[in-house]
Amino acid sequence: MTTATADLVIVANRLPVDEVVNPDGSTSWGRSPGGLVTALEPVLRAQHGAWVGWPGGTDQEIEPFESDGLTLVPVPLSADDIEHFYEGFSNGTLWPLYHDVIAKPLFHREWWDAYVDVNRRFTERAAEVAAPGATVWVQDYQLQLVPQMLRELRPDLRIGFYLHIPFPPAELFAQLPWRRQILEGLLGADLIGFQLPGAAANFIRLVRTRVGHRTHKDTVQMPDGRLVRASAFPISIDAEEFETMARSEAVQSRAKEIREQLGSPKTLFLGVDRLDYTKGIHARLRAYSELVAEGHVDVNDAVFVQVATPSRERVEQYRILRDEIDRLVGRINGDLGHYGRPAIDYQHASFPREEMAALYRAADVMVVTPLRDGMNLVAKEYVACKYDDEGALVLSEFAGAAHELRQAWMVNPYDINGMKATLLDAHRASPEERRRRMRAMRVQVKENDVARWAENFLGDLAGR
Ligand code: GDG
Repeated sequence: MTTATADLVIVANRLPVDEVVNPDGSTSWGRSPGGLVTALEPVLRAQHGAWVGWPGGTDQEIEPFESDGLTLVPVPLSADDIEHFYEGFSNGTLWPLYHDVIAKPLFHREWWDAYVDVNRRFTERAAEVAAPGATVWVQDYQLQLVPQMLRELRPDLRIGFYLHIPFPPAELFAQLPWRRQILEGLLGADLIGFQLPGAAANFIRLVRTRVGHRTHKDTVQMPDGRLVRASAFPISIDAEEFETMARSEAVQSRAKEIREQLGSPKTLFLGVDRLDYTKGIHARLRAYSELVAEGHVDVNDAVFVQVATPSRERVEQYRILRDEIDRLVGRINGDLGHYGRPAIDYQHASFPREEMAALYRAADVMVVTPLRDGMNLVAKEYVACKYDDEGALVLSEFAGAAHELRQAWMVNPYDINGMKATLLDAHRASPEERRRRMRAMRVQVKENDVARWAENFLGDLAGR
């Protein structure tokens, strides 16, 4: 049993730690790096913070523990929970539904039951650790029922919710058999944060038409008199940390080495994504390969490095995608590559952060072309690493980041010819043109970092 002492509680699907096996066979917890932890760490420390989340693995019954001054409260998941709640309802129903139905969302009643059940367990743990009158900040699509469940258990709490992925238009959301429960789940919060104003507007419209509450601009009038606000808080990165890493001796020499290992091409194109069907990897590689096939780009002086980080490998749509990309890359390189000069250098792997920074440093043209993306942090990380203002960013209009990084070379990721033309524009742009655009984007990324994002959200929540 935990004691209710935390003044700020983060509730997220994952704890910010991974279990590591030591050389002697014992295990310990290592901090998993990520913008969210970095941003929240100082506030969590200052406010006796706790973090409630799944520790990874199956059926791990672990008591709450301290890690670097944070109280971590594990919520164990069984193999069934992982299959039905995580891979099922979260990643087989909500993820595709919220991303424009790019893949077909599957609606299974037993997945929904597991979602309700797991959301309740997260809620109970949060209710146990939160001090009287504490603030609880719930993260993301896996936990949309927690705000309402928590309010029922603990009406004394101030509750915030943040959605990291898009919130779909009403016409798509309406497909969900449990649409009303999800809307009511979210309405348990005092403040609901989205990446973009359009997502907040979609939510408000749905609440009005499907739940029947009165709304005024970004505010919902609840029958019990509460006012719930839904607003945009575009997330960001720890820009300074990335820049410092990029400036380090080790990363600079690794960036040089990467280019040498690739045969010192004149132009290095780069894509970095979780291997996910929302990221538009297929169309992007096709566009690039056509430029090579048509002679606009020469494999002797250019290469496209595509890093695809393994993701959700037990979900069928992800396995299909992996096979498709494998086949496409094989065909492109078979048709267009020369000895030691592939058109595409494809890495299905996960790398340390320093290696990511070195790749960003090494890349001349960063290609970020998701079909739909809540924000896309990769685009911002690339900009943060380009402290010399070199480099070009090609960015999808359908990434949340497009609303802030307006000087990128914008593309419609469904328009292959348009993408080809824009890739060439970015490739051939003058150094002055690239610098002008990069400078403007760097101002934006440095001013609006993840610390400011957390401050804005928590500041607004405190004022409610
Ligand atoms: C969701 C939303 C929203 C990738 N490969 C490696 C690696 N990464 C890191 C990147 C970046 C992060 O993972 C990916 O973040 P994105 O924002 O690009 O995309 P999602 O994972 O889909 O994130 C998204 C985000 O939530 C935050 O709200 O922006 O729209 O979909 O930081 O650098 N990191 C390391 N090795 C890899 O191989 N170390």
